[in-house]
Amino acid sequence: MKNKKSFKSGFAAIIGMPNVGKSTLLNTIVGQKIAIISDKPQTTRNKILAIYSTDEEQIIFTDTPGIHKPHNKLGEYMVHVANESMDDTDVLIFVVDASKKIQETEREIAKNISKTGLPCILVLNKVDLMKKEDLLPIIADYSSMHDFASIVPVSAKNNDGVDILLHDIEDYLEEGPEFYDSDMVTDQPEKQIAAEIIREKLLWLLDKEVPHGIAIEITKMQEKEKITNIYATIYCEKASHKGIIIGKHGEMLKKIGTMARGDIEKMLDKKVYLELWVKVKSDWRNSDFLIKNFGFTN
Ligand code: GDP
Ligand code: MG
Ligand code: K
Repeated sequence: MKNKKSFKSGFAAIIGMPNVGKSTLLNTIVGQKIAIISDKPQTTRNKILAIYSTDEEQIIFTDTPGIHKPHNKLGEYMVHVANESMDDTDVLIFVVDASKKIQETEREIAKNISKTGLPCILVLNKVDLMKKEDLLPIIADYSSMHDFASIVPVSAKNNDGVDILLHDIEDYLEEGPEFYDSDMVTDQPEKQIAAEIIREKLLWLLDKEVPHGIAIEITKMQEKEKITNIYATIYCEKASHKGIIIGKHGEMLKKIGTMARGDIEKMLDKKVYLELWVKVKSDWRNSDFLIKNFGFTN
């Protein structure tokens, strides 16, 4: 962990209704790289969506679960969110689709932001779909609902105005630590952690019988609504190792799968179907493709 005096960091909580472009915006900011958070806390209240890291600063973008849903008592909910979910939040980022009519839920959110006591930057996204002059009435409308820290028109898709947004967020960062090692920021965090978990179970259950000559490739990861299907291949170097990994009547492989699945479910906070295959590939250590896939080159 760096602790340079000049280093600044902070938490930015993203709010906004579905389809306004929150994910696109985060992808644009962090360049498709999101954070590996392997030891996920019990609660998902501060779910980390993305981490933007440079040599001088780190912005941790968090999710505010449920805020986008229509809410009867939104005002109360915002207070609740401020108290419970946003202990660490330095700034709110409220993202809206400026090319569309302002939604009732968005009005409600805007009117209730002051209850959180947090500064809030309003992001008017998708400006590429509209004329500049049409922005002014929207800015006026939102300004009448809440005194926003700033209002930033952007096109997340075209990476337009995003630098201004980052600059505005910087005002709310504080001198502080790098909360997450920038090495933890990857483009395939879930795949890599899943592979790590499977490897860990293998090493643990097989002890020294199949020493180090194994590698895991996640061949497919399908996110369904209620379940994530994961297909993984365990590569080993010898046919005899394959036998040990599979075990009598497949019992060892079953055990590995059950234990790994449990941990992956905790990590993803979702039901998991895990299918494991074992293959002998004696020269996998020399294979660029596999090594890249296994994340050894991170
Ligand atoms: P989320 O539900 O808020 O995370 O929204 P997404 O990031 O998934 O985006 C929803 C849709 O809006 C996708 O089809 C995006 O490609 C599109 N979108 C996001 N940002 C922009 C933008 O700046 N301009 C345009 N034209 N489309 C965008
Ligand atoms: Mg999204
Ligand atoms: K937070």
